Amino acid sequence: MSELSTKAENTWCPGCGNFGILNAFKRAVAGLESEGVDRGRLYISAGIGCHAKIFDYLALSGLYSIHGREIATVQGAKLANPNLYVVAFGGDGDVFGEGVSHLLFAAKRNADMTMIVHDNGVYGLTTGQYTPTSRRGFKGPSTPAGSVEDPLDPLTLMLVAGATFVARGYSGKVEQLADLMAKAIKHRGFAFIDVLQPCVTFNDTYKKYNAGTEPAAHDPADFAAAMAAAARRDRLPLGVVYETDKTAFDRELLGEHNPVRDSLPQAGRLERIARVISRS
Ligand SMILES: Cc1ncc(C[n+]2csc(CCOP(=O)(O)OP(=O)(O)O)c2C)c(N)n1
Ligand code: SF4
Ligand SMILES: [Mg+2]
Repeated sequence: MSELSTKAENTWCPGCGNFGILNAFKRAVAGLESEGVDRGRLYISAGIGCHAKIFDYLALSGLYSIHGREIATVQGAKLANPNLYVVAFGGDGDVFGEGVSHLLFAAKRNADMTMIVHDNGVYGLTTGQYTPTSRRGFKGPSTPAGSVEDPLDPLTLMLVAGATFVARGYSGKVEQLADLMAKAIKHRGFAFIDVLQPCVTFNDTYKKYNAGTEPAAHDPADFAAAMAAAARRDRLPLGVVYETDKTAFDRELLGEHNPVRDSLPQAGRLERIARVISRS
């Protein structure tokens, strides 16, 4: 597991919930490897923000993307090479703000990818502005008198958009989060994990989440029960909220064709192009 680390200096604030997410992901990868999943088949991407530094701290292949576009980036990688397990790390501003249309369409088309949201309810890297998941009344540089908006509900949004695996984790519960990550990566289709992530500098929610979360206790195959669990505000359920089987986008689009396995040498490609041109 240790060789998953890189030499990059870690610049997260001491106590940041991102450390729990990084540790959980390393555990998830170690668990997958023990089940025979080759690390070389993992492909990661990240947006822009404190969350995205996780890309620098993991010795895995991938592409460091731009704000909200990690979702499109991993979908492209998956279509080019369906043998990959692709994982996107995003922030709440990143995914529910800048990248929200990518998110909705990835869920709608059941793209085979894992979306891990570091949901700290704040634009952390740019020093504390409110995001789509900030609570009403949240005070920051852009809302000095307190936000007058209600927060968006990520789980309900994903259930309605068609996600086939929806979960909530907490960076303070690393083992459970690692388990959710491994399940999400193995799920064939769009897997979404909203990770409650305290930002100790601009939105410290440790006390709130330590006291206000509990394990989900409903049947995750039951959509109505999942919607009811997602709507809960008294205590927040942690775990798999919904899971179902549905053919993934790459399979629908490519069928049996595998662009890597079936790739032709250059001469073969040129010949095929010449044939198509001569027919037109
Ligand atoms: C298109 C675009 N808009 C705005 C920015 C500026 N920007 C960089 S990081 C950031 C905040 C990221 O917040 P979030 O996605 O919640 O991640 P966090 O830092 O909280 O992990 C913003 C607004 C940008 N880089 N690109
Ligand atoms: S600003 Fe917040 S999210 Fe960013 S590293 Fe510091 S504690 Fe973590
Ligand atoms: Mg954020």
